[in-house]
Amino acid sequence: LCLPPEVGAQDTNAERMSWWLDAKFGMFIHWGVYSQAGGEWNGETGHHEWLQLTAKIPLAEYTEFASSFNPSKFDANEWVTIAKQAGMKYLVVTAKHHDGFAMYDSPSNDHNIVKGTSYGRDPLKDLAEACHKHGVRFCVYYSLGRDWEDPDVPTGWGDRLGWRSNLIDYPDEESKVFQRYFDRKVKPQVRELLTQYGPIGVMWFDTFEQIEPHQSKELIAMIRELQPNCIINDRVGRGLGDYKTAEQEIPSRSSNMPWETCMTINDHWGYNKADENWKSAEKLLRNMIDVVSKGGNYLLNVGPTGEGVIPESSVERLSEMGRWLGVNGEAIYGCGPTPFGEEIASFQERVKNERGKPQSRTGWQWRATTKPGKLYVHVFEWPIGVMNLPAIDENVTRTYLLADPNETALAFKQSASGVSITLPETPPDQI
Ligand code: H79
Repeated sequence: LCLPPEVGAQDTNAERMSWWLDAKFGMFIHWGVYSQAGGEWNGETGHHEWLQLTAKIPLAEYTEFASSFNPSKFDANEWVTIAKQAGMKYLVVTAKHHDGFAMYDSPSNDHNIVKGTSYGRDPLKDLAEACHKHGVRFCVYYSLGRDWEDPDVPTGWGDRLGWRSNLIDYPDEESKVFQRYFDRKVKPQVRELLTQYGPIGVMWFDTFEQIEPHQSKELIAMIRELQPNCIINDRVGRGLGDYKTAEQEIPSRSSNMPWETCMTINDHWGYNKADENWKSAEKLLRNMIDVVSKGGNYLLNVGPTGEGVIPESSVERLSEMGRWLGVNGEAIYGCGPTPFGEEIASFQERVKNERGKPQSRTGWQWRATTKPGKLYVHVFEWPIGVMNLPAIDENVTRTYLLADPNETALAFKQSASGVSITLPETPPDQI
């Protein structure tokens, strides 16, 4: 088999992808000078990492606002420890979001945390070090197609929402040349990220509407040259990159391509002090299992405060997930997708109705993951007595509960129509 020597041809490089495919669970961190507003501006509380645009703040005023950023409670070791104890294997931090403000020491552009804030330090350096120390892969997010500091990036959503970053400082939309921004800011900054922090696990790009195919390819070539093992998500543009990104959604079926769902724990990426709509630890675990059963990775977000603190509600849920993974991680890390494909439609179970009478229903009751010689069944709705699974080709030799330290054998029956397993009355590790 002879593949054309295109950049895209390397995109399934098994060696580069193997740690990431095994990792399954990572921490996304949205942190920027916007975090200090906690979503509030002029009495409005619905803002977030898009603050500059949604509150229609001129660049000069935003730059002034940035100068007071001083995360006195930021502790990289603490963040990485939270990720590690949650069972997360990699961490993706916003090096530059759409506001164009670099949250790291960027010699090529002064709109950055070292030059532009009273804090004056590079938190990514601390985070990278802490990650390397704790064995968590350090990865960075970089906003490619939006930058509200650079005069050559089309305003895009700003236009639609009635805002242009700064009509005085900025030339007309028509005279903007994306290539100038690409040469002046993107390339130097991506180079900085790949040379200042040791190994980068993933270059996680966001928003690529403006990018030309030759620009995506040039970026990929540069990353491959500087760090051949760095993984690139598909938002580098034009269908290139190593894996597909899904945002705030879980696909209905598995895919042959590597993929990742990124998701918030409440309803915002960046810190919003008014948002208390936290998903439960149980919901988050089900989402993670659902994703892994379809062959994907789960990148779960935290939005630290302007002081540098990860909200307690996030920490609590993450530590619950970590506790569960401590017992059941074997059924997540390094696992392949379900062999069945259609758990949702094919499964019928008997449950008790409100009056305590058994009844049959179909639903989102379980998911399966696999390893050579093993099938892991994640049961969300504990059936009464017997768990029925569709037919599988392999001979079942033993069934037991992962949460049972003695791995006591459960009775099972295998036939051409399926496998039924007799379960104890109550689940061993309900959360
Ligand atoms: O970084 C997070 C988001 O800020 C970013 N990607 C994730 C990982 C993102 N960029 N674009 N989008 C998400 C989709 C655009 C959503 C919008 Fe809106 C809805 C733009 C305008 C309406 C949200 C609400 C932002 C402004 C108002």
